[in-house]
Amino acid sequence: MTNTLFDALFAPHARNDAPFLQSDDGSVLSFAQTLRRAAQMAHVLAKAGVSPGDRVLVQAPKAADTIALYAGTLQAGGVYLPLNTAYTQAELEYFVGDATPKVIVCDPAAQADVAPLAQQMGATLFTLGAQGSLSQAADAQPDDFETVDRGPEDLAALLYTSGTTGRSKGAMLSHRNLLSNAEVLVDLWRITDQDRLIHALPVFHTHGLFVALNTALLAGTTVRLMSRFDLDTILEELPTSTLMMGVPTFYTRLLGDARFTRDLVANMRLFISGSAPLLAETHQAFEARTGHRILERYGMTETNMITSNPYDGDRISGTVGYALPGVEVKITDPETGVELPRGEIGVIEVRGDNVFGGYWKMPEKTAEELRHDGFFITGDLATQDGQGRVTIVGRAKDLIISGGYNIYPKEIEDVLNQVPGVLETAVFGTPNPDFGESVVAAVVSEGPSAVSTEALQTAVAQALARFKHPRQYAFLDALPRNTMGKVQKNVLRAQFGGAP
Ligand code: MCA
Ligand code: AMP
Repeated sequence: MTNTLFDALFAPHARNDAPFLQSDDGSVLSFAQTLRRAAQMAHVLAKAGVSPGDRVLVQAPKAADTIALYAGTLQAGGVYLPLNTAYTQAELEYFVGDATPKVIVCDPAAQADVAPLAQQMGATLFTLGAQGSLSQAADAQPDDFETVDRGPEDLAALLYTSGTTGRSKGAMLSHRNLLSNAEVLVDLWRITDQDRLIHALPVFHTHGLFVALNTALLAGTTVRLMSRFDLDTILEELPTSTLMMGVPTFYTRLLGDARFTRDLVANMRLFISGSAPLLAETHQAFEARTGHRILERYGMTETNMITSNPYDGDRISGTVGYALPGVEVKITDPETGVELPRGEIGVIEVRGDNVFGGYWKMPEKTAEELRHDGFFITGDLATQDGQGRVTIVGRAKDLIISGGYNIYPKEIEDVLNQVPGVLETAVFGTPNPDFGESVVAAVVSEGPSAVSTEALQTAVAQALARFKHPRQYAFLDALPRNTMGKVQKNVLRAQFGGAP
């Protein structure tokens, strides 16, 4: 029996008693204990009818059992589908309807809301968290499980990413996609069993789940699993840790605290940043304060990691480094798709074992973004110098990144446009010192006092997760448009470009 990802990440640890997951409450699970817990989870899932290829949808707090559930899903041959815990019931309904999971795992506090949805879809519902039914069911199971066969091309995970057209798309990630990327990163960033990783990222996105955990599993790294980002805890953990992965907001918040000093990080080996642009000034201030040059890398849900600054060579602020080994990157003309000469600005395209197989049940969307020759069109604008170093200069896609979370303006505009009295809206990002960007909505109404800010806020609160909510509403007589009638968001950004 072989199971590509489970055999590489988990199975080798069957007799590894080294600490793997160190949680906030002081409890520690060794690698071997995590494996035994995964087996118990796999039994629960198999009894609930999960067979190869079935989706296990997880919207649950970050805890050691959540990681064991990820492992157990893979061992049972399932497809792991994690969701942002901030998503509303309305958002959850879409994902459940689209992915038709066999099992849904939610927070105990959400059980009453999710139960009717699970019943309607014929999915088995468990809860994970304090007194959660999944953890209790797992306690009663044997701690070994016969791993279900899964090959490199089989689906391991389905991760939803929002789209410029509004509807979220499920990126289908295979065992090969995830394993190949983890292997490359362990090697490139020299991750070993001597490392201790500060893990403060959520585990429902590529960054916290795959980049951080798959590499730690492959290398045998101890993980300080924080249930959420907490500055005080990170400051406490830095002296006994060696490695940290974070979004730029982590680093600006650390720099904002006087306790964050060169002495505090004397034991640290490497700080890695990604998911959003790291400002050159943050990079420079970090080096001045700590002596460490943050290593910035670039990736996407659909592709895992694409480029990285070098470990030994120059880590240059404002650039995302070179294509990873085994990954091809080229810069193309956004209109024609033709590769551009080095130095010119175009769209980044990427090909390699890291690139996903397509969007779940959306062949047309897949065909728009994934070329027949295997190159994926990222929608990020960049240049590449003579040596191949990539510098991201903007986005061809209408996307806001706030604190590392992607927010698609179209999704918010669709909600606002439904509010009675609204004629049209344009949602855009403005610079924000903490989150990088923050969401602003320009609203044109049918007349003076035809619509209130409260009505807009209520509509948004019912439909969308809190982090997507506009932090500012601006009522305008008309939206700025070019001669083709297209809304000029650059004009709006310039007009409202402060730091709300
Ligand atoms: C929380 N809030 C936010 C955000 N996070 N608002 C805008 N943007 C955000 N990112 C809001 C909450 O709704 C709340 O609003 C208030 O801020 C405080 O919430 P709290 O939970 O206390 O916030 P926090 O703990 O300080 O969270 C900030 C954070 C978090 C730690 C930066 O957003 C985070 O962990 N971001 C990481 C995202 C990530 O992992 N991205 C990777 C995607 P109110 O008080 O008004 O109710 S993977 C990816 O992009 C690719 C593949 C890649 O390259 O990695
Ligand atoms: P996601 O859809 O959550 O996978 O986000 C992927 C997007 O995040 C990319 O298309 C980029 O726009 C952005 N991104 C990730 N890493 C970086 C980085 N280091 N610098 C700039 N943008 C980044």
